[in-house]
Order: sequence, then structure tokens, then C-alpha cells
Amino acid sequence: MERTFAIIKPNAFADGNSGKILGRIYEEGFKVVGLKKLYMSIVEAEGFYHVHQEKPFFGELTDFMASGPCIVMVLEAEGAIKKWRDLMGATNPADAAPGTLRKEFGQSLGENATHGSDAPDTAAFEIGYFFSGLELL
Ligand code: 3AN
Repeated sequence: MERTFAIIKPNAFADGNSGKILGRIYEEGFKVVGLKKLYMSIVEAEGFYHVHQEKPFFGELTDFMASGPCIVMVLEAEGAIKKWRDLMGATNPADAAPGTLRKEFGQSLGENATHGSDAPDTAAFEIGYFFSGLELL
């Protein structure tokens, strides 16, 4: 079993799509090991996305992630990292395949509805950034 870190981003939360996204998560067979709503500060968003700090879109990205509440989750499944990224679809909703979450709930490259870890080391960092061990029992 593998764990990955996922976010229902502020646009999807504000649009009232959290329930539909969670429904898809359960339908696809993930176990929801951790889940909480939070309202990230800019500093928290900058720390979370530190790998992108040199990118031109860093300010836009961190402003957006701190623009409203989101839901952070730890999902467990066999091959969870790839399985969740497959369910999310391509980063840009315009390129995402039909039936994927970003196609259905994303508005733009920035406001693309969901986040998912891209590798085991980033999953470990991202899970530990938002969840303590006690919250994942
Ligand atoms: P992914 O989340 O699919 O792994 P990355 O790692 O390329 O995508 O980008 C991290 C986040 O930064 C994405 N979730 C996306 O919302 C945002 N992003 C990427 N490129 C841009 C861009 N050109 N303008 C605004 N936001 C962007």
C-alpha cells in the first residue's frame, strides 16, 4: 500500500465540488487516511510550494492557494501516487482527459481543482507538512 497527499484546491472548495470529488475518491477505491479543511496563509503556501519558488508563476500560485479554504487529504491505495494523478488528469484542465477531476472541476492552469504528490519523496514531505502521525491513525 502507498500513501499520497492530495488537495481539493480553493476554487473547487468554493464552487461546492468537494463532495463530488470525495465521491470519486471513494468510488476509485482509495482509503481516506487523513482529511481536514484549512485556510492556508501565504507563508504556509510558500513553504508547501518551495520547489517552485524560482518559477514565474510562484506568486500567482501561492496567492491562489491562500485565497480561500481548501481540503487537504492523505489517500492510500496500491500505487496511490500514480492512481491519484491519473484521476486528476493533466495539469492544464484544457489538456485533461474527459472524466478526470481537472477536466470536470478545473478552470485554468492555476485554478485546476486538485493537487497530488508527484513522487514518493514529495508525498512524504507533503504529508508531513500538514499532518502529524496521530492524525493518520
Ligand atoms: P502538477 O500539480 O500537475 O504536478 P506542476 O508541478 O507543474 O503541476 O505545477 C504545480 C502547480 O503550479 C500546478 N498544480 C498548477 O496549478 C500551478 N501552475 C503550473 N504552471 C502554472 C502557470 N503557468 N501559471 C499558474 N499556475 C501554474
